[in-house]
Amino acid sequence: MFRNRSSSNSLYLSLSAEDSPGRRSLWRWWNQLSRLQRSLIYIIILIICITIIYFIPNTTISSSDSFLVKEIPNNAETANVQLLKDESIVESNTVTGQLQNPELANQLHVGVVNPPFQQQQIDEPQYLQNKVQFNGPTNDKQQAVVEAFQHAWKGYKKFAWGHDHLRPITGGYQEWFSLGLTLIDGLDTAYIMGLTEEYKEAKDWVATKLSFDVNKDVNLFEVTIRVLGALLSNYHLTGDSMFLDKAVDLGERLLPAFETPSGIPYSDVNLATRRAHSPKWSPDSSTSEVTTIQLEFRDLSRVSQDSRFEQAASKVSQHVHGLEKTHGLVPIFINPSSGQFLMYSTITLGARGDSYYEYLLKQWIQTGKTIDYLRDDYKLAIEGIQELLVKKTSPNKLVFLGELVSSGKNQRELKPKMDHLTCYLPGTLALGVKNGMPEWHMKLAEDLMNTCYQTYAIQPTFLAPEITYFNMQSDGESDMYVKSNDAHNLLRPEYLESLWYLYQFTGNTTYQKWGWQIFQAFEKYTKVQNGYTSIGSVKNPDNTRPRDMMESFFLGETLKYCYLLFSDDRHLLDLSKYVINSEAHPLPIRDE
Ligand code: DMJ
Repeated sequence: MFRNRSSSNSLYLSLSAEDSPGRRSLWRWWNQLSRLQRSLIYIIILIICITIIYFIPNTTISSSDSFLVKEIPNNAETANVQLLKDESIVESNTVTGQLQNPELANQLHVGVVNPPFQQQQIDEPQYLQNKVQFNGPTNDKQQAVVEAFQHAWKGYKKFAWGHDHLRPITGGYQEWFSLGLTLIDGLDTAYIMGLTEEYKEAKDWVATKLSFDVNKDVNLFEVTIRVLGALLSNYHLTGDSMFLDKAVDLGERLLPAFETPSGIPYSDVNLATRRAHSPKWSPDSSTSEVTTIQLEFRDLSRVSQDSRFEQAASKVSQHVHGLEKTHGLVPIFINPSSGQFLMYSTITLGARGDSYYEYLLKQWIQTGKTIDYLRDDYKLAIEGIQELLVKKTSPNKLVFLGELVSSGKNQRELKPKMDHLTCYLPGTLALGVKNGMPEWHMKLAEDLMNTCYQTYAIQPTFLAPEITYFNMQSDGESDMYVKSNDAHNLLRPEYLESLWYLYQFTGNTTYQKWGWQIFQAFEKYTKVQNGYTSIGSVKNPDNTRPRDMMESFFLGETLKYCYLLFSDDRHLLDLSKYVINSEAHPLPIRDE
């Protein structure tokens, strides 16, 4: 019997043929061992494991797979990390984490820590070689933006982690699509700011918790620009294939939206059942929505090698290209069954029209300027804007863009009203000029920059309202006015976006100063204990009527553009390599 044997003998005997599991069950054999015998077996197994781990070469090193984290001293004090893409400055003791993308790690040769690092040739696809290195904030203003991001992130993490939007006053959350919107939208901002801790925790959530099996209707456009765009940009920034897998899964679930008689997609799709339909309130889709998904779907096809995504989205652009327009300008509604615009619906550079024009230019740039009709439609549209929408205020002759709204007699008339959304246009115009569009576009851009600035500056909060009306009557006293119902501010990014483009291309530091004034106004009037909140009125600094809502684009766009705008390096995000989607997620430019 085992119990009567000495420990060393019994161990030997227990492994002998006589007592082998072949003659009795392993379990019974194990139970008959004394506690000492079992302990000895445990120790032997442990020693074997340690020996194996020690002698197997270490080939599994990567943190976020393509970016390596190195602690460095930093003038800005709190930003003490540097994201490194350059192997030559990687030190062996700075590399941590687990391999999640072996292929990429191989390409980057980041695995060899001991013996000492040797520089090796990187053999990776061209677009992955273009990765940007971000070193964290380099001045006080950038540092202030990073602190704003961290403040918002902390509140989101505490009260809304994994949910769509933070309610920063009551300490709760709001669910829209149930996709963790704020976390996903803010992810590449954290990366660009060099916030490795925030980045890692959010990336882990995406890897382990994000599921698209949500039995809920989502808006095709919103999910495309916010979620698909973010997944793709994070894939390009880090090379982590987890992001690509998620993007493909999402893309597959969105595709049914395009199954319509005309190919113009429905606005809504259920990600779980994959059934798509028009919005409940109308049979039509919004023109800007169906034409602001192409950058993302094309990029998805490029990286997944699955052409279905680009085909479906490009077909929409081609179809809209073939429709009759008003001097290149489009009505804001289009019908998925007939494929026709809703006759005499509004023409605007604001809500439901805005990003149609943005994506004409950006698609052309994304494809290496190879698709002529996109360039031609864009040029014609800007001429149409100049011809039909550009107006001047009285008394100060501020340039603004009006809207053409139905007058009820199969005609349209001009309404001197501009959404804050329209303030993205100067940035797009400047991007166009940089890419060869006519020089006079820049003059229009600068004029609109000034007017948009005034929409902020004339308010006692120094924050712009959602909608501004303009005075065109010669006897009026003030150039602009705001109706009570339009006086809210949702923490929107459009003007800061344009400031960044204009500063990037001109180097004029006035744009930075304007951006700083606006950032400070956000700090003063929208910062609350657990984040930043939309407000109901920009007109009354004593009663801003906080709305208890922080939209995902505040982290995805607003703070990202602030951070880029205040950078000492004007080209921190290189616009000769990246095109920025409508939600501020960078995607690579590639020739077809
Ligand atoms: C964002 O979701 C995008 O910028 C979109 O194109 C327009 N609206 C919001 C921000 O205001």
